[in-house]
Amino acid sequence: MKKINFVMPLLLLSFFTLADAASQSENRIKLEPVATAVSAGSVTYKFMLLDSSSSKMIRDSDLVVAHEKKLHMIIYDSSLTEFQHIHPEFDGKIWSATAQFSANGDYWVWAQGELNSDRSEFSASTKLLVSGGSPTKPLPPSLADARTGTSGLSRVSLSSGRLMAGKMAMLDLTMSRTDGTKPVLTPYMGAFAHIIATPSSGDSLIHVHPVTTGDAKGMIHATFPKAGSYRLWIQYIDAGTLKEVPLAVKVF
Ligand SMILES: [Cu+2]
Repeated sequence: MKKINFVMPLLLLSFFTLADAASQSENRIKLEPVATAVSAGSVTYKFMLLDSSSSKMIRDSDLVVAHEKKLHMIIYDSSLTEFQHIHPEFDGKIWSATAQFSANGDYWVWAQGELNSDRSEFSASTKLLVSGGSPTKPLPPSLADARTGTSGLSRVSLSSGRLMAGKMAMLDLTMSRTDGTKPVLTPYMGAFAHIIATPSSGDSLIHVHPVTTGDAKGMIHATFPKAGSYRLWIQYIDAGTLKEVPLAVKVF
């Protein structure tokens, strides 16, 4: 009798540990900023990355190069109007990157990388409070559906398929120019384009790369986790210039 009483809880315990493993690994790497509030302007943002499973700090030697860099940092404000994709450097003690913060309020800061040890990818986030800048924009952001957007003469369009929460969506991405000339596309950070998406709450991040389907076209595979409006930023290079086009889609 005693033996059975011991075995049963152990079996249950290991079963639940396995089931939870996937969700826990998403939060394994923590972004620990030196400061959680800054004055508006150009800021050298300093932080550490902590592996909470081993309590070890992540150094540059712990990461593999992915899309030409060891660490990618995505920053946007809560109104989802400002966007930066930068690349922090490790100086032997701390990670840092220079970023611009112009509006008051909370900014989302994400660090994305891939661990050398087990090749797992991570996205770690934190918030940064900015003051002394331009007035806070109304929240939550109103994201009107915009599947076409421009930056200078460069234009990006997404196909019109209906997007369903939790279901893999396939969207065509088409690059063109508003003056009818052909875009001259070259890879940006090892990809035809980078698509970064976040829901209006800003609290999750999708970062995908389209598969080139030829002649200024690509296909995006993405799963939007919940219903609602999402901001998308499309980054790509046309005629040697980095373009950054904000779009918005509704997910049902
Ligand atoms: Cu990317």
